[in-house]
Amino acid sequence: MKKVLLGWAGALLMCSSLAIAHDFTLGKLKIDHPWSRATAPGAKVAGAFLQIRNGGDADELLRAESDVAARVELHEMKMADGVMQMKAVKGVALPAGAEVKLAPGGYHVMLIDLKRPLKEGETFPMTLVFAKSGTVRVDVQIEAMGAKEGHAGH
Ligand SMILES: [Cu+2]
Repeated sequence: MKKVLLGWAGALLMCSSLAIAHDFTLGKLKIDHPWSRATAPGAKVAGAFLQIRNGGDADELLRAESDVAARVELHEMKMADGVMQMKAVKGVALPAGAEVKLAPGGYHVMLIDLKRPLKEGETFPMTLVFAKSGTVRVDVQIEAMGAKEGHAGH
């Protein structure tokens, strides 16, 4: 009986993550689940997050582009002298074989001067530009306003 119950739970977990999981491939790069957060009316900025697995030689994420904002920058959040600081970076290094996470509290894509509010459940297109692998268009999924992680189950 216990086994049956566990089986059900597993199936349910798989279904729920399949429903929201999305990934994109560019050469040896795999981009996992680009996501952002819903914004309050009038909000001017938002962060976008994703995970990159590099199965090839060292590469670098140089920039991101999107129509939802007037400006798009790569940022890093870091503790400096006990204060959380955010600064623009020229790129995000992707060492060979590495898995690099753009996530709240670390590297992220900063959408500045949003042209429209981001609504939960919708997606928007974003283009990622890499030094060696070239360019890929991904869909960024807009999660709930308070979302901390893109995947509910991870
Ligand atoms: Cu930022």
